[in-house]
Amino acid sequence: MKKTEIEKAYRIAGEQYAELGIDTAKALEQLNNIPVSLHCWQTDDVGGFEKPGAELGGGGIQVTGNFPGKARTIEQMRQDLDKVISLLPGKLRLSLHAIYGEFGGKLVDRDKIETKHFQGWIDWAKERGVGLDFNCTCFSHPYADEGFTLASKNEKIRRFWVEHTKRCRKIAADMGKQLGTPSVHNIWIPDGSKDTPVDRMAHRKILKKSLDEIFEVEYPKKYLKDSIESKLFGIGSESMVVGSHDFYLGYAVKNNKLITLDNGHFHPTEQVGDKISSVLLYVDEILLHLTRGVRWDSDHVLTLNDELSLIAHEIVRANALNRVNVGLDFFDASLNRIGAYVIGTRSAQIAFLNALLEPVSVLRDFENRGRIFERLAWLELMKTKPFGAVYDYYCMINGRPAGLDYINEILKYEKNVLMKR
Ligand code: RNT
Ligand code: ZN
Repeated sequence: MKKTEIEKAYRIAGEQYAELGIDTAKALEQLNNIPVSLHCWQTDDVGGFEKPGAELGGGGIQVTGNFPGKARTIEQMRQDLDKVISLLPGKLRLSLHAIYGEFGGKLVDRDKIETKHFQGWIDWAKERGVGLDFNCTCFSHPYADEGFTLASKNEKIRRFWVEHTKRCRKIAADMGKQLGTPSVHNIWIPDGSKDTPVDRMAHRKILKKSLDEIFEVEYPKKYLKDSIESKLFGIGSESMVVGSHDFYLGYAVKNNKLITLDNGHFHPTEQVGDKISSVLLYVDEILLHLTRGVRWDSDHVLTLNDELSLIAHEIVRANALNRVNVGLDFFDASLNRIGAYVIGTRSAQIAFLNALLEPVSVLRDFENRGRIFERLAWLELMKTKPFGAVYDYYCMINGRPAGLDYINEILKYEKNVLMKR
């Protein structure tokens, strides 16, 4: 896009928003303070680097598609992430899973991992001014094959995963300490049953006990924030997931933990946007796993749909941006993976920008006076306002391609790098 055209469109957009009492420059400033945590696992379909050719296995999550060019080494993954970062405006973080360490070609089992295996990532992040978040990996492992990890009745297996997760928290705290920005450590486990269990309570008691053990060691909040993530069901855990929303919400409230809201993990008619104002009354902070659920899949590339829009609006309306950690969680191997990141991250940023451009005090005033018709009319009007022009301008002032200009950049990368792998 031409610079002069972007500026012209931004000026006109600015005038339109100003008429409604909105300052576009201020909205962009606020947008700039919302870091988005890129999930590393879209680069390689959740394979990890524990052994060559590692693939996502078990745990009720699946990646489908075989678009060429998936990252097969840490170097390739970093190269891809650098490309992604070069196409995105705004502050970014990186969320790593425990299977992405530098294990030097040796098999280091999950109950043996240490910060040294992630020092390369910490240095990488430091050079780029990017914060790191972390996740224990309680799937794709022989000890996850029976379908239970932290909630396993097999004490040997349970202990193994407790040890793994404890180590992951330590690694995350070290990341936070070295980088000067707290690392969010997220626990998600696949534990559940395909068919009707008769002793749900037994598994939930075990999970509670495991979490209590895992959280025994305390780390300063300026280094580590602990979050726990629920799920409604997974492939192979249709009848019961041990770590349900009720389970983790209760645990988080009682134990002062963050709750992870993955919007692919609820019934399709439930709205995560609606949950935010409830959850934030009882927990200090939340972690978002932004994604797009499609039928039974919870991990399609994020797009600007009503669900995402409501999430962003509710956060801004609740004045809760400083209590929300924005993370992404989708993986699709059927399209260019760099493209998937750029589309998804931009959708998240555009959703927040649009929310920041809402004349919320006017809307609240209508609501307080019971003027539902006017409120609806304004809400509908806002959907037609030129927030795209404001986002293009944001890309431009950050030296990033505006509009569709990133497509060519990605096609060049596809031809010169991805197709040669
Ligand atoms: C799985 C959870 C979890 C994973 C990642 C890879 O259903 O959403 O967050 O997607 O940890
Ligand atoms: Zn998730």
